[in-house]
Amino acid sequence: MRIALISAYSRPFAIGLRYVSSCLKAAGHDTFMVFMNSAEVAAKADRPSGMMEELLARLDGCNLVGLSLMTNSFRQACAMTRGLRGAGFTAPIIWGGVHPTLQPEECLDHADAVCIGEGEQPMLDLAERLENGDDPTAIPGLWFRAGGGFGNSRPVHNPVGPLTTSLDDLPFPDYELETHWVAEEGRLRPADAGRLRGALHRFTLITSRGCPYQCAFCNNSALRAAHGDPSRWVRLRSLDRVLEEMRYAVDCFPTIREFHIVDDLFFLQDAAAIEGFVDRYNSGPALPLLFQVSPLTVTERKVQAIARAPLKVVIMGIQSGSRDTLYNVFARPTTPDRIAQAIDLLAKYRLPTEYHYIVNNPYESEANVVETLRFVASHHRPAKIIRTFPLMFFPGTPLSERAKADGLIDGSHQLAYEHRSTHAGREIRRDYMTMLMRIVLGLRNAGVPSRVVHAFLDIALRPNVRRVLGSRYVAACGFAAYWVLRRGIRDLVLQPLAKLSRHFKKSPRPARPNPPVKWTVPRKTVRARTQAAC
Ligand code: B12
Ligand code: SF4
Repeated sequence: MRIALISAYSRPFAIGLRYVSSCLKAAGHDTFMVFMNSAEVAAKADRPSGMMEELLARLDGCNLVGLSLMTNSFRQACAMTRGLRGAGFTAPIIWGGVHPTLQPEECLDHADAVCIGEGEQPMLDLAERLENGDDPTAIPGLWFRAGGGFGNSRPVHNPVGPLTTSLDDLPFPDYELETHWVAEEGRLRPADAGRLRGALHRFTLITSRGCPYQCAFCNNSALRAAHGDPSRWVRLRSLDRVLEEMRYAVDCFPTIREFHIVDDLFFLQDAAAIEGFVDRYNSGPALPLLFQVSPLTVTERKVQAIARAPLKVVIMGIQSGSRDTLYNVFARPTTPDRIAQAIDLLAKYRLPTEYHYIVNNPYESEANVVETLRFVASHHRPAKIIRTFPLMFFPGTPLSERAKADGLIDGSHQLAYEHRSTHAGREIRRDYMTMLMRIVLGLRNAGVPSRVVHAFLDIALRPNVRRVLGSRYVAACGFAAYWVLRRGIRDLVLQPLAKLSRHFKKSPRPARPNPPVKWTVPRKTVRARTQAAC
């Protein structure tokens, strides 16, 4: 069966959709992928353009279209679906990804079907049943709109299907470039390293699915609930299989310069597995690594082991330094002391770190914000990068439900639909406390001693000082000066220095086959469900 898979994300990574694609290919289906290369291109898909004409020509003969989205690409997915229907495209369109999993009703207003949760098995079943002319509407995990092209005259809401248990049995995500296209302004172009916006420079891969914690602001808690089987929610790939994927990737794509392990928490892998991984990684791909950890999973043995690998950056979500906020607002089972220990360990082994804090939290009392400021003053160690994120109420999360019940947000919190990237400067409320947070983080990052920063806070928190500095005019000027200074230092000092050091530094890449190997998804000759790779 011919199936098109479209990524509505603004950046062409879409690991989940790539997994769906390789499972379909492994089962013998003729699948191709289309990646939007920016939010703007996708948002204009309901208007006539050269890109849409070329896409429609390529969709000719397709029996099914799958579209992948998260909340901030919902509007783009709507535009894309409208654009296809407006141009007379009639084959069924199914949506999947984080947003359809958490907001299926909203998505079913636009798509013919939505996939709740993992998509490999439901898509295999759907393709097989459509191909055999069987009724597709009883497939676990799929919801169908009435009259949506699947033969059902009433809406069908099937319960979610079982989770993929053995991640090692899945084929690698699909990077067969000759079956991939990138939608640019005005054109649909063959995918290559240049058009994939860094996806083949910083190669993303995932070593686990699920997270054992249930932080109230995090989509993971909502996804876990949507999957219905919490006992099996966290699954790990073996790091041998991960290494196999890494080696294959560097053999296929000479452009790869670093690996980004995008797991929620890479340190869910146990210490012995990480030690073994580092030994083999250092004699294998040995490219700089980026990954995320939580203070809860940081242990000395893991940090010591990973410190032996080439590291680009280790990202840790701190979120707050207030015990009350951590426990009673974020439902995050960690204490400021535990976080401080994790910071100390990462510093002890000199890991390059990036720390994240959540600001603009309407549930956080000012006393709690001050606690976080004091925590930063006492414990923050210079990080490569520090980021502050405004609290975002993503649909379906426990905190979003609470905020809805409390009347803080309306039914659909529009900011979550607009939120584009980690650089959410536009969304950050410029209040006095947020400004102080940036200053205090900046001071500590620049190595200003803890007691000096505490003394600065003593003054800045005095009511009369606050009245002057916190006035709208001074705060706005303070923020403007901060951004100008930050940009200036970045563009005029840091970037030229980085360029210079790149110029002198030899690439750490080992020699590799020339010409490169071609990425292929192994095809099975038999299409039956039980014999497919998934
Ligand atoms: C990797 C990742 C990224 C990468 C790549 C994103 C991409 N476009 O591919 C980067 C770093 C770029 C990124 C950025 C952002 N991300 Co992000 N990211 C993730 C992360 C950690 C893993 C996603 C992943 O690959 N999962 C593994 C795969 C196997 O699962 P999956 O994607 O869900 O796919 C499965 C199913 O959903 C389904 N499926 C998916 N598509 C389809 C399509 C069809 C047709 C079908 C049938 C099924 C199907 O089948 C797949 C396989 O089983 C998740 C956290 C998480 N645990 O999901 C957050 C997550 C998706 N990101 C999130 C957010 C908010 C963002 C940002 C907006 C904010 C930010 N942090 O800056 C930006 C926006 C980027 C952009 N402009 O597109 C939220 C999304 C919340 C929401 N409600 O939308 C998540 C859930 C994080 C969280 N816990 O809050 N992200
Ligand atoms: S530890 Fe991280 S990924 Fe896990 S629920 Fe909390 S915020 Fe989400």
